[in-house]
Amino acid sequence: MKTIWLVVVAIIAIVVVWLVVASTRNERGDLGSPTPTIEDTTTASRVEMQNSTFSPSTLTVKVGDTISFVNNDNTQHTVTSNSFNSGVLNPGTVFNYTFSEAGTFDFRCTIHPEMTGSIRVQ
Ligand SMILES: [Cu+2]
Repeated sequence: MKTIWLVVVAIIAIVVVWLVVASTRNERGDLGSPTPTIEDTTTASRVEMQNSTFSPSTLTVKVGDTISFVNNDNTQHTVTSNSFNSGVLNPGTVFNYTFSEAGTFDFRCTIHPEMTGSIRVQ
């Protein structure tokens, strides 16, 4: 009789452990879902400056879209085209520009001439 009780308790213990493990897995699954990134929600797209390159260097957006040019580098840059100019962007600063006309907008950094990019607005 005592043995039967031990078996019952053992089975209950196994079930409890299994339930705990299962619920832990669910919690991990929830944590694994896409985590919100810190981003300006008013902007549609972003171009980052890092290692003296624009990333992405080419981007296609729609008329009316705003692009955030983010200086994530440790040096100053500019985002300069025939249509817009950010001026000098210190590390950690952002230049937002809204494209109100279709076209292709080539841009560069006036400090680092090898830094170039292109935005296609359609
Ligand atoms: Cu630069």
